Amino acid sequence: MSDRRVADAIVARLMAHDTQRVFTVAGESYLDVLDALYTERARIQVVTCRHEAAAANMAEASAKLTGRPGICFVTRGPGLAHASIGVHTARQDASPMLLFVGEISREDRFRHAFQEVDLAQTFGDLAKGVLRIEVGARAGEIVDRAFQLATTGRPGPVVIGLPEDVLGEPYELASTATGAAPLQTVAAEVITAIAARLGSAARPLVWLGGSDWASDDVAAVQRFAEIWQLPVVTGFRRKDLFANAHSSYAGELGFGTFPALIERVREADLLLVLGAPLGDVETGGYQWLDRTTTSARLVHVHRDADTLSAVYPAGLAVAARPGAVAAALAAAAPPGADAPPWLAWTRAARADQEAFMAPVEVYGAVNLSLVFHELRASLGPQALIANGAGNYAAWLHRFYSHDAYPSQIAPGSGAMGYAVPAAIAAKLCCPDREVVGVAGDGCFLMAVQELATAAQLGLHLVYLVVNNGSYGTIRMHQENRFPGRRMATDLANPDFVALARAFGLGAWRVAATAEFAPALRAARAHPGPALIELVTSIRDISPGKRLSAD
Ligand SMILES: Cc1ncc(C[n+]2csc(CCOP(=O)(O)OP(=O)(O)O)c2C)c(N)n1
Ligand SMILES: [Mg+2]
Repeated sequence: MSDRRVADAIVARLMAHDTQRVFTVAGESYLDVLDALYTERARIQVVTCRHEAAAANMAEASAKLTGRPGICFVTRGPGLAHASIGVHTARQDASPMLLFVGEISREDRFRHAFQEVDLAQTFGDLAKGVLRIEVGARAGEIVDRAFQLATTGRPGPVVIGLPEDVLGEPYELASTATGAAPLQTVAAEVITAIAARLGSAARPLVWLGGSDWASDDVAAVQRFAEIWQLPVVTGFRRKDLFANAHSSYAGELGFGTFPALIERVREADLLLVLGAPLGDVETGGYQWLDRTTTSARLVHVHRDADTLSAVYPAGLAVAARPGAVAAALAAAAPPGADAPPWLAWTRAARADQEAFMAPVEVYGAVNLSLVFHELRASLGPQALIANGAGNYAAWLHRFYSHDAYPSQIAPGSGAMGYAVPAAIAAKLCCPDREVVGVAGDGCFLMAVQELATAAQLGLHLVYLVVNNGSYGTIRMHQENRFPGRRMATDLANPDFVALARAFGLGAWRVAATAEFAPALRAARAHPGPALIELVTSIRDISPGKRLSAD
């Protein structure tokens, strides 16, 4: 069947690229696309959101889970301005994503027309690329190009402008074929060279990160680490790249990394970095590595050649899929029969990490270290955990053990307001997995309207809201730099339980640690979305620090 309009061609191309669902806030600028989606409603799910920030976050989160571009449709001006936070996260986290924006008609351009925005200027820095369907006949080509740009090299967000007047033009669909994914092979000499460097190391460290991972790759890394008995660390908010309970797991590099691990990064004589971009947060603000000395000890593997040696010169830089390299290394022979020379180093790293995950004492009645241990024990390894930004997440990341991939959906960009939409995307992408979204009181209220989306879709998921009555993270920084002079961080909150119930959720309040397990049981048994408010003390400002006053 040939398509009728450009809008139909766009939707046909989405289907050719195996798109299961799109996230939207409707706009009059792209009515033809909505109409084309109506035609295909049995094949593409259209998720109606309440805010474009959430729609874009959902698209980004679904990319994190599926490895395929998340798709979002928004209107021009206000719609794209709202959606920009999801584009930012996709750029920072190297998540493939397509943001389609309904635009003004071509004939009105440069008149400062109603809601007119120049996409290329606006998204020049935020997006990986900005395209526009300027000529209707090229709609299919432009959508294909957007998919290609979003998924190759360092993946990222691509914005596609859809001038309103082009969408209704007639379109003859020529082909439904898509290009093959680029073939990427790892030469045997490269594996030999990496193995040789590993073989002559005394204190090697495997460092995982980035977005370029499938389940098979994660399994290959685990095999490799087991055979070589290496310590493995994961980058910021990528804890699920390696089973946290495994005897090789040595911790997360990011905010709140414990000092012994930072020391270990400094002392390692071989850093085998697989997929991590060696960005700001995972290098401690570029402090944990010294760029003048990395070349002697850095082996950097990343699919995108541009990323290699970008900040830290690598002695061996390999442009390849990290999972393919790990699989090949798992098949290569480690030095020594069963005990490599670094075995004591690996065991010491593991012992430090185990000590770090042990519960801590708190001031308040709800101990988040015990809550997140309980959460993991109750859910088992397969649950999907989403969170946003805030100190509550430091508790989650430290005390929740990720032992399956994927199981963590979190913004490396540090965006608040992520957990609520990301949990919705997770449940839609993986309906058979349990999903828990964890948010602080501040973070949660940036996306609270999406409880309506969860309720409308009847999703079975649980939200945990950590209520400390504060933008706690910023309060912590204030107490460090300007003690006793807190400003703009106290929060007067609504009744979260009543609020959740108003949206149609089941809701429970937990004011003491022992109340959490029964509340979690009740929330998980609830047929629709549910919420648990955890009332914590602001004095328990972070897992490692107590404030002396409220
Ligand atoms: C969208 C956005 N706005 C502002 C910030 C700066 N910021 C980082 S954490 C934080 C406070 C988070 O508060 P809450 O969710 O209550 O978590 P808490 O730190 O109290 O545990 C703020 C304002 C941010 N990271 N993202
Ligand atoms: Mg808070």
